[in-house]
Amino acid sequence: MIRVITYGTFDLLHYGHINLLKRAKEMGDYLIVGLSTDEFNKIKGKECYFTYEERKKLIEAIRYVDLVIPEESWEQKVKDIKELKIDILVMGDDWKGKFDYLKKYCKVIYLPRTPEISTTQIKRNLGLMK
Ligand code: C2G
Repeated sequence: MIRVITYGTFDLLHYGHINLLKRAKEMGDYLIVGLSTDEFNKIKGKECYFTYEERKKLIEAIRYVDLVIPEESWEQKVKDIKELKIDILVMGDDWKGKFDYLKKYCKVIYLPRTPEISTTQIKRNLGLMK
């Protein structure tokens, strides 16, 4: 049983997120998503449209996702990988290199982002952002 984990805010869920989650699941048998809490998003400097509970409901509804856990800090990944017996960490390649320190605990794979779509782009197009 290959256990995969990925982390993110996943606000205004879109097909770029789905592409990432689909490919992450294809890497193994069980996919865990560390979903950034509202408090952690503040630390990340991200304004969310949906609350953690609302985003959690959306992510849990995705067929590729087996478990959603809260992501409350940058530092929790090592503990998560150990406690959840993670084999692979998957992130979009906007994070390329940033999680290489975790290579001593599990495989770390960066996947190409889906071009042209982002939560920021959606907000801009809807006039919700400058
Ligand atoms: N993503 C993607 N293609 C897009 C947009 C996002 O592949 N067009 C990927 C990102 O690379 C990331 C995941 O979808 O792997 C979630 O994106 P965000 O919600 O923006 O996540 P982020 O704020 O980068 O949080 O500790 C890690 C952080 O919590 C990652």
